[in-house]
Amino acid sequence: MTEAARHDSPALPPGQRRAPTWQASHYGKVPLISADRWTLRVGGCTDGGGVTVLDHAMLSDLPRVEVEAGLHCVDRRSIPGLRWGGVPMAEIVALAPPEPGAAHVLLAAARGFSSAVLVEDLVHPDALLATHVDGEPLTPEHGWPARVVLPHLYGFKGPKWVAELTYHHVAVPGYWESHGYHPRGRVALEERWAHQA
Ligand SMILES: Nc1nc2c(c(=O)[nH]1)N[C@H]1C(S)=C(S)[C@@H](COP(=O)(O)O)O[C@H]1N2
Ligand SMILES: [Mo]
Repeated sequence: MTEAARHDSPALPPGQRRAPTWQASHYGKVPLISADRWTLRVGGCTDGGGVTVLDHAMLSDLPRVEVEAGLHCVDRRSIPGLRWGGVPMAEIVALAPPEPGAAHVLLAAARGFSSAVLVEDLVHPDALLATHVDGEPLTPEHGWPARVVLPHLYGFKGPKWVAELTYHHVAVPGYWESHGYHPRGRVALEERWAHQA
């Protein structure tokens, strides 16, 4: 989407303002990971107890979709109208499902960073394991080879350089959840802070 078109895009979610540019934001150094070295390990309380390891070749065999959605940081900066491309997270969950009652997930990135989400939010129709944005492969600073994009949740719920998905029966706080941020993080409800939960 062009800059001009972004300015015409619909209203931002409550309490958000448009960021002047899309500046990558994360802590730590940007890991440089080639697609052929990337894997996503799905484990924890899986149905049957096994571990599934996905690689980029397996990803390319799964159905791909594009989802137009903004990126909303809990610090109030929003980048509206991004066109994400990737595999629906629901496909990944279907490939390696949780055991009954394991409703919580910890998503972890290569070299630190993690986020806590619900399985329910991972199988949301807009939730992606994204490899592309605006028709181009993600740049390393924006998460190549793969990042989790959960457009209805604040940005901190979606790790860039995602490496692990672990199912749990109870909520396990990730990085921002253990620093006072909301366990669920729905943008439309302005679930920003832990004390709101
Ligand atoms: N691995 C990793 N993923 C991360 C983060 C991080 O620090 N490390 N920050 C999150 C936060 S708070 C936001 S708002 C978005 C920012 O994505 P961007 O840098 O592509 O704009 O990435 C999320 N994913
Ligand atoms: Mo953020």
